[in-house]
Amino acid sequence: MPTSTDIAASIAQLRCEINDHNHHYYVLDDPQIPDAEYDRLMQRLQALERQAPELITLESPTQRVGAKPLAGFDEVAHRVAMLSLDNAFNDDDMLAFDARITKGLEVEQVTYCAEPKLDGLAVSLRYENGLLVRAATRGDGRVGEDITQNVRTISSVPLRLMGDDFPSVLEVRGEVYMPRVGFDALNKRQRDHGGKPFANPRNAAAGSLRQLDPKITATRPLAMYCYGVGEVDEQRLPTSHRAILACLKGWGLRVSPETDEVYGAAGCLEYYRKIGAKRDALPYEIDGVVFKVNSLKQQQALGFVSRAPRWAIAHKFPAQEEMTRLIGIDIQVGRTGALTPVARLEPVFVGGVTVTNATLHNEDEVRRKDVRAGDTVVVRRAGDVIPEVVSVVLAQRPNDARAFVMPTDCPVCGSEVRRAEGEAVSRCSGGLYCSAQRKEAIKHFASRRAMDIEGLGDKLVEQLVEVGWLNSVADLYDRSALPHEKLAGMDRMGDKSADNLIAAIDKSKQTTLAHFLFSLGIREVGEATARALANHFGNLPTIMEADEEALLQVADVGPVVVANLRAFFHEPHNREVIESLQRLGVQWPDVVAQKDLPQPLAGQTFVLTGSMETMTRDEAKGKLQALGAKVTGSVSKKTSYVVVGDDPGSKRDKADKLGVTLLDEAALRKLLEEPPNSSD
Ligand code: 9MJ
Repeated sequence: MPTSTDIAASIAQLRCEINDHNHHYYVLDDPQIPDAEYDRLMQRLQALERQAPELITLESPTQRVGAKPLAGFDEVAHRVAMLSLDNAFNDDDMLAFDARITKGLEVEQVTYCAEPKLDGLAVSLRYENGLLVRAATRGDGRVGEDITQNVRTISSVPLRLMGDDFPSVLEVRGEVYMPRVGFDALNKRQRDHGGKPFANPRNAAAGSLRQLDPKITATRPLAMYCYGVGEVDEQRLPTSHRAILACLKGWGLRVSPETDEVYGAAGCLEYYRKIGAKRDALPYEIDGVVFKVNSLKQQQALGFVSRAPRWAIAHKFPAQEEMTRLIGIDIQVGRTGALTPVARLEPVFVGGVTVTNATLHNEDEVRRKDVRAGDTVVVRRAGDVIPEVVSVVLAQRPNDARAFVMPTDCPVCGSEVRRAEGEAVSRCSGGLYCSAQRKEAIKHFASRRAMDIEGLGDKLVEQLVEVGWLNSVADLYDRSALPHEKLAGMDRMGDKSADNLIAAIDKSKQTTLAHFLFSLGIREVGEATARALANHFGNLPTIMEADEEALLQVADVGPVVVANLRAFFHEPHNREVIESLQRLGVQWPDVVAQKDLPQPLAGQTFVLTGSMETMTRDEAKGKLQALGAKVTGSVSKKTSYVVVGDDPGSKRDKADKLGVTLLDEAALRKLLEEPPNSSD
């Protein structure tokens, strides 16, 4: 029977262990144990705390959620005001800021601490003797709301600081935000349960922190980065902002790894561009970068203006969302006949460019967002993604706003529009009779990754189809259908361009089976599938005649691709085009069909880890697959061999643990050169 001191010691030990794992997982992004093991530690702690409930304290990791719903939020006065930031909207604003600072400080160059500007909610955490006692919103900067219960549920906020050299009172300021992945998952959940999705991660974070029931907040994927301090009772903190952030990190608080030290205005602008280029790849939304004078002494010398410090500035990125009027909804017909509703917009500057069109995706999306011609809408353009209509500003809807109806006939060719059961996409049934589909099919055929016809741009294809000179991809190779003088006479063309284009068309005749298959634009047959089909069967006639069973043998080919392939090659028109192309000189070498090769490694599963000297991992994978082996990404009991190169990852350790045979590069080469039963 364990004594109560035993239980207390075990509880203390487990809490320590769990807090340490939390810190690695949520703060350092470097998990030390599998989730299942973490869950077991938590369960053990919960069991012990049930045995000795008198030992439960607020900072126990089991107590993040548990408090009862509130009737409302109490007010919290900030002893040290929570400041906001002045903004710079362009490089000139930024240069002016730096000029003010250097002049004010009478120095040549200033050292700044540079940080990404997270788009979330500013929050203050108060730690007393290392324990989180209060969390508050900024409010008006002087008085905020007590959201302690909700912030306690955020796993990246430590309930107890690490180490023992923290001030006895420490207020930490930072931003609570919702990572993109979590936001998408939350919105999916909201929709699946008939709820209203959030407009953006910032709203979702705000809505989650304003829940009166912390159990709801606990289900929301929130995180926090810390970027400063408020009240601190002992002046033992370092004398630069950056060094303070390093201390916060040491005490277990999360600080952005993008934080950096930069010098002068040039350093600031360079950091702004660097983070701007990374913006879309970051797992959370930012709306700019923040520069803070690094030296606290210099900060003090500069002081404040009203609510913002003179020593800091937010250099904003161009907004990614703006409002504009939706003039009408057009329908675009794509290569596969898909009808996409497209919003025609009054020009608006968003995400750094002027936008006049935005996708509305499909009929259901238009209905879900209830977008109508005449509405004022929120348009979003992030990075290189196609601009989209995010939502409607209902308060500004005019009385005569017209609801959208998906046409029943194709607006381009008049063929019937069909929408298959369970599909979101409506399609024109006209196939290549539809000039819109023809244009897109020809553009795809000529594109770089397909037949690679240089100089045959989208505009030229559109013109040639519109004047009726280009009716199928075969016409491209038929000089009687498309002679030099016709090409030379098109907009922005001439003798020289026509010569060059004809040379490029001739050059494209010599292709590969994989490129040719891809260029046909069969639905769901992308580059990788085209390559797999070419390698497996070796020649076109076999692919065209292959039955379902034979096609399903190809790696990654499933029933949908099989149905599309069979339907495509069954269509007489498609067979004729292929015949014409070959008659007009399009050709490729047949390859040796993998299916006919011996498969000495059939039934064996390989995992590759680390880098090799004489081949890339992709090459090794291709060679192994050619011999019939399966190559997978994770090691299990079923793995036959793990090939270990330089700097192998954790897969090697796992193989060791499971007793899977390891091969080095030399052994792999030997196996590839002399597969086991090739000499049998
Ligand atoms: C954000 N939002 O990321 C500040 N912020 O500093 C950073 N906000 C700030 N710093 C003083 N990185 C007031 C606000």
